[in-house]
Amino acid sequence: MIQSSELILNPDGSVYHLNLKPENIAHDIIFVGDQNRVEKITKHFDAVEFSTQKREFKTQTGIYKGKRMSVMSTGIGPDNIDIVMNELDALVNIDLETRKPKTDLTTLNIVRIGTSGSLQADIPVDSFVMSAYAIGLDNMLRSYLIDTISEKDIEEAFINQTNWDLRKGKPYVVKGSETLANKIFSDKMHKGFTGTAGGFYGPQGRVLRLEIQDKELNHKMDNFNYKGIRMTNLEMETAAIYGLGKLLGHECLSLNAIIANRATGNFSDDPYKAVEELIAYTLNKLAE
Ligand code: R1P
Repeated sequence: MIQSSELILNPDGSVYHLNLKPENIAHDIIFVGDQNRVEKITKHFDAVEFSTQKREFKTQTGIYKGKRMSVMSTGIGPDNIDIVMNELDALVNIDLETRKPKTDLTTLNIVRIGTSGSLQADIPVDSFVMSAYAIGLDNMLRSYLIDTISEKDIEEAFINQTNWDLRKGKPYVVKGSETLANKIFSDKMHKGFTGTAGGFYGPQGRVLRLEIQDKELNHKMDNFNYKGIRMTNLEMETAAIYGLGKLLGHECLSLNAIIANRATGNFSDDPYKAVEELIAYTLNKLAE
């Protein structure tokens, strides 16, 4: 039995941060970072049956073209993903009454619709990237046993090619869901290798007033190449979603609208339009 200090439930029986009960979520779930993006998706739904919000975690569940889906905001960063993935998994794979893991496990389909900065001049602003792989430059996932799910060859190549300082922690590489990629990928998007950083400024090589540990990091990431796999973009959630998804047995795929190009210094004239287009594209693919 899992103690109440370890799996915290609210007085109404919902999970602590997400404020959700098992019946509130669909098994097809869209993640967004920004809570204001949730309704930009559910405005396309035929009906919304459930809404809740606690802190940055807003969830709406409804029907799109006959398919039940939930849309949830994760807020920013891998630390939030630890909360979201563990609590979502508890909703389907732990009996919240007996507080025991179930033996018959449920697989969730999780698709992130995010925003991101491109590392390559030929992946311009307003284009889309589907992350075939992601590399976590944060350390969150290293609290779990990840040897069976991480792609060690790519990790080693990245550490060597970027001369990564291991005092910052050891990067981890995880693959996205091929099942979801087969359903969603088309020539409207780039297939990518996404870097997930544990911060927005220094951890992504941005310099405002503070000197950073490796000034050449972004340049080294642009040039990274492992058997034709090059790094495409930087954001703050994908590797954490892929890692916890793999460990917990869920299918996860991350799609990003490129709103900044770090190689050329450009920022999208209309980032909301790119996100709207990615939303419409993804909803239609999921409903097919
Ligand atoms: C930073 O501005 C945030 O934007 C990106 C990053 O991953 C980070 O969460 O994604 P979202 O727009 O999905 O939040």
